Amino acid sequence: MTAVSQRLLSDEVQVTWTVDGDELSGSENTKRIRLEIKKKDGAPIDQFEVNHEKLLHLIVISKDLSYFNHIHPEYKGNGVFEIANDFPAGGEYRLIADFKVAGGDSMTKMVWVKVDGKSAKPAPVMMDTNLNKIFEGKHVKLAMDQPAAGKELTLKFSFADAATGQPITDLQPYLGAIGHVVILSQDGEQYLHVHADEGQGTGPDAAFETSFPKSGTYKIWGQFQRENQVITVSYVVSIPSVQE
Ligand SMILES: [Cu+2]
Repeated sequence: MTAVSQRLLSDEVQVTWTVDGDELSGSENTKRIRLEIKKKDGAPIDQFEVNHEKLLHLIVISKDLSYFNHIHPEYKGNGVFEIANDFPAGGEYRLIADFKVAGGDSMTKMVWVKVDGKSAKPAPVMMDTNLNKIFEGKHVKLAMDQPAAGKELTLKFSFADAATGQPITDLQPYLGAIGHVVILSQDGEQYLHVHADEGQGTGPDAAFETSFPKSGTYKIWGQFQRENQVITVSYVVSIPSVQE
């Protein structure tokens, strides 16, 4: 007889999220984010697999999409992860965790949290009409095929020095890939998994594959590394329901 291995599915796993004051730091907006990961039936989960060099990736995005952070909480054992985060203001935030339970699927769990403290005035989400933008002295151009909801798309980022126009060819791997891309819909409901194409070099181009499930406005954040510094780039795009 062969034992049938029970693969743990995402909907059998639940996360209890806590965001509270961090007494150790003096800053009012520094909060402790705590995730407790368990099976839905209450059974503990204690084994996680390293994925992109970390056990768990946590994305923090403000409701107006203006604030983005990608952090790696510390594993405390018994399915508990913790990290302090310095929020820019009080208000609503989307927290998104990506992790892989040992012997289970890769999963994404999301929650809205209300962070105590004085809220900031929401910044309008502005569509980028030009996808060639400057970030930290670099021209970073985002090119994508004619977008449409449900269509498989390649997102290609191209890097050039803003001062000289020279292509940048010394990107470093970041968390085991040429870069990492995160996409969230304006309403915060659609979080897209994006995969870097395998075997890419060190620039000037970095390609990723994704598909937007519905038409609408999305913000795309890309993170890359050069000279041991992480560069975060972002674009707001509109995805039509059918190819225009
Ligand atoms: Cu990460």
